[in-house]
Amino acid sequence: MGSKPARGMMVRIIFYSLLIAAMVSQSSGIRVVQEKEQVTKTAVFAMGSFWRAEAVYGCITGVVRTRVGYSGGSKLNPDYHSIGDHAECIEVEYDPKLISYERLLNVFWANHDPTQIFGQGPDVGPQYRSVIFTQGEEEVKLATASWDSEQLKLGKNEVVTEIQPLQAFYSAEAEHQKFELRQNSSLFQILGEITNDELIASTIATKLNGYAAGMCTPSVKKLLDTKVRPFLFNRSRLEEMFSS
Ligand code: MHO
Repeated sequence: MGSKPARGMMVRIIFYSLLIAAMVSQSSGIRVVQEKEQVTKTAVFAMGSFWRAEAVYGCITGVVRTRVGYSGGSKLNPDYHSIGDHAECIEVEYDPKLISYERLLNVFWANHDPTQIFGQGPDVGPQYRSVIFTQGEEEVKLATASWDSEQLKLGKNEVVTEIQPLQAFYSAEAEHQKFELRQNSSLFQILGEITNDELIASTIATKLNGYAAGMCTPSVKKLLDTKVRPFLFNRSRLEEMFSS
């Protein structure tokens, strides 16, 4: 015959097991939610005109948003017309699950001339110098390795790219953010009413900025063509609306 204390114990065991099960399922539920959240990282480069650099990175799959600014110098609060000793920079926010820092470095090397001292093409001056701004030891290691292989590839031509730890990054003025997109009024209008902060934070604007500059690879361009076309070529829809 089960004694009362034994039955009480059973009830307590069942109660606590259910409680623990509920807590575990709840905590694993929280974990699932966290797994779905996008964890992004940032990387900063200087590679000539930041208008162009922003367009180059905007097209890359895995890049979530971009922002242009000034870094690498000592002047406090620089701006475009008073940049001091800073370089024009691009801050790339990316999803490390979709793209690696090494791949971002490849994009960096492939999209400017790292042997040009203090300039890029027609843009002359130290604000256009080539720099990899690192954050942490891992980035230093990867940047140095990629620098070495670039030098090996270029042979006699000396790579002048600097690798330095990122200090302050000063965001550039609004008119320089998503500059290429701003030049293309029909594409820009797709976004409707948008504040400068929203524009900087917008992944769509980031992609459209590269697209507007014609910087995307053929496959990315094709994908964006299909997304953008319904918003641009809507004359037949308009005619339909006017005729009713
Ligand atoms: N050559 C460029 C430089 C732009 S930049 C963001 C231009 O003036 O069109 O420094």
